[in-house]
Amino acid sequence: MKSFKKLLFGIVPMMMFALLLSGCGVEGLSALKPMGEGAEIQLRIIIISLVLMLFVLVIVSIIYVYVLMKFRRKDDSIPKQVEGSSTLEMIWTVVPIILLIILAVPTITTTVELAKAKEAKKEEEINVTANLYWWEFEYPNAGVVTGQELVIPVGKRVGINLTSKDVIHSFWVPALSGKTDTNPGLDNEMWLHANEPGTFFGKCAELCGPSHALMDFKVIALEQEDYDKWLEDMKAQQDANTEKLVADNQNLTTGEAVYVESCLSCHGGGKVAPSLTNFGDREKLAGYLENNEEKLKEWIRDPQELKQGALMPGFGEGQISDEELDALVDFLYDQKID
Ligand code: HEC
Ligand SMILES: [Cu+2]
Repeated sequence: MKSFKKLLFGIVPMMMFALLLSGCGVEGLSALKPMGEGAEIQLRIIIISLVLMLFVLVIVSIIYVYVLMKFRRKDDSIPKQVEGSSTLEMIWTVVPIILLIILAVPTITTTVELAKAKEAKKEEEINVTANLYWWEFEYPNAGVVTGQELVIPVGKRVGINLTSKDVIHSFWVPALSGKTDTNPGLDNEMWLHANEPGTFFGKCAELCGPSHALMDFKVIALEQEDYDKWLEDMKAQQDANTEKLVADNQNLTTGEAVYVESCLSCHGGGKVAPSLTNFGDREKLAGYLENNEEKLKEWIRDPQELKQGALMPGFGEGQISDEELDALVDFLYDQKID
């Protein structure tokens, strides 16, 4: 009796709490509130399998309780012994087969549908590279590279190539689609589709190191014309920076000079560190921090303090003075395209 009470007071509140939490899906971060085709067809499978399981659970429970009540031990006599019933055996063989077919057909058609990345790539193609602890997005047709924020056009399937530069990560935008692993030396592919313009949250879904949980990114869906304009502006800004900061780095402001001296080697063309071409537009710093001046200064002074294991060295006052840091921060926030 005691253990029953314990069970009641221990497990029941926990179950209710879990039920309560399950209502907490954030808009733009929940597979249960799909906002694109991929997540919609995946939710359909979740619902079909849940309904099937509930159906089995209810039927089996009813039979179980019925048998318990009906065949209770009434006296000490041994009941009539029966063995083998072809009717029953037929039922419990055929019913599960039917249930499995009901589950298999939509699962297979969905898998085939989700695998149509080649087709999507003909329209629009983006290369995603996962890095310890940031994401790089490359638009090969436009020659644009960006980091942390993946911009896509709405209303069409965008083909995505996925790889990793270091360890295994996993690319996951719950409101748009399921997870796909990114493996070093291997290309995976998928497509992303958003129904409407908006911002959707993405996560790394494969434990990859101490800052795995901070490896957040965003997918920003824009109307086609806004998307085209964004790409064009990014390209122009990128080219202007290359010309000014790389090719002819004369007559630079203090901020630009510090950047060229200390930061450009890594941040210049992506690959080693996130491109900062549109850093001033980013909502978050390093994928997860509020993007403001104070945090940015803290970041430049000591990145590992904010993101354990981050592969960027800190710059103390010996390397960048307080005045230089002010100028550098101004320069970084000027890096925007709208
Ligand atoms: C050795 C290469 C390296 C150097 C040099 C370097 N960084 Fe970084 N930086 C990185 C890496 C790697 C990241 C990504 C860290 C992460 O998010 O895990 C990063 C991230 C950042 C971010 C966040 C980017 C974003 O998209 O939110 C900023 C801002 C930044 N660095 C500024 C600077 C500045 C300013 C300098 C020069 C004073 C500098 N970095 C020098 C490697 C470098
Ligand atoms: Cu990761």
